[in-house]
Amino acid sequence: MNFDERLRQLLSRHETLIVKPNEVNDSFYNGVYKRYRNCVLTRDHTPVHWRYDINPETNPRLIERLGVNAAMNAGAIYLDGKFYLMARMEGNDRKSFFAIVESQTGVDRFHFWDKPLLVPELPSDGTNLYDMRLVKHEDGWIYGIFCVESRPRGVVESDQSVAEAQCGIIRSKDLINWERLPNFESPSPQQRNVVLHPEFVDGKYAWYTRPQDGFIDTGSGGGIGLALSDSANPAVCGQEKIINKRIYHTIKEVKNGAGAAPIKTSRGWLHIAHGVRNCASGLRYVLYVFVTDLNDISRVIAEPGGYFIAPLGDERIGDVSNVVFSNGIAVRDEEVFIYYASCDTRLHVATSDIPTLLDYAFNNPEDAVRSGPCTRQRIDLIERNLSYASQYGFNIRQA
Ligand code: M1P
Repeated sequence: MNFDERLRQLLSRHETLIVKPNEVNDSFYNGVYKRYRNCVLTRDHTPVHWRYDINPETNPRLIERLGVNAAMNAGAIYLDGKFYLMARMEGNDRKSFFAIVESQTGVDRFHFWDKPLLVPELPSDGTNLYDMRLVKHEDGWIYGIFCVESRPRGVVESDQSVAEAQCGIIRSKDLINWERLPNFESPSPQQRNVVLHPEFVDGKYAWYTRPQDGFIDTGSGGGIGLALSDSANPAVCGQEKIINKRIYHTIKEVKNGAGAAPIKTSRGWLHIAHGVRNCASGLRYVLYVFVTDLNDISRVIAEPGGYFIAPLGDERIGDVSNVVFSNGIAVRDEEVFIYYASCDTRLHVATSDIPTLLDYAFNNPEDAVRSGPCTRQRIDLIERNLSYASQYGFNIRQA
């Protein structure tokens, strides 16, 4: 195949992928959300001209010059009839960059804006920027909250893995022009998974935080925190109150973190967060749900036990296996589009609606903490079902 033929093939394969319709994967059912057959974004969705030099003079072998390794953890927003994601694209060089994609449907045919977003730099900026949360705040701005990772000063040369996470902030009115604000400041030495609450609380900006002592280990950081700041520019917050703790022998034993900004519902603020446990095959990341009080956003009023979304089938394998992670949710009327990445590799969507998510949040049982009470929950369910089945003539197989 000559240069032109190969290039045409790359372009046409890419086009076929980008316009491919998605459909519900009906081999999965749990009554709460739908999964889809195809990913909404993978590295192969990256435009060809973002990866290849397509000029035969400078690239006669049509070599991929700037490969893309992954398309994952995306911030999301539904605005004026369209779904926008700000995806974390990871180059083969391991540096992440942000790309905006848009779709009419929210589940397929996401197409890339012209170029990646060049985040305005601070004088001494991080090595890696990732995991954007897009939040439309009642102050009129759309905020982008992301992680800024750097190598701390003074670390010995022989250790090239020590890192520090802080929270960066940009804001825009149109998703096109972005203003960089000073990094978020909190009493915690490091921060990741910071999310802005969409409304003022007592006239202040409210931030979900994740205080952590180290880059990976949260250490004394007990879970998802809440802190207030007088301004977003600069955002300097006071004491963080832990509102959703890590708990022994649960899906959030090692750490947890806020996902997208919570969704306001008639019964409370609905959060979809991530929880992490450790096991012989490493850290396992899943998503879970909790709801906080409309009048006191630090008070959790519902939290079903266990996970909401866990990696399933092929989702379990990737660069960082056994991980699902979400930092983007889009809401269109009552419909909820949950964008979740698997294994820091590719991006999926799950869809649900607010009444169903509230039913799940308030009516699925809480974690009963110990095996005995958890077994009791299940026996109660079985007994109620046997009684219902015999009353209404459903044949349930029993030993
Ligand atoms: O690799 C899994 C996830 O790890 C981090 O999440 P956390 O801060 O809770 O450990 C993030 O870096 C995230 O990007 C990544 O998906």
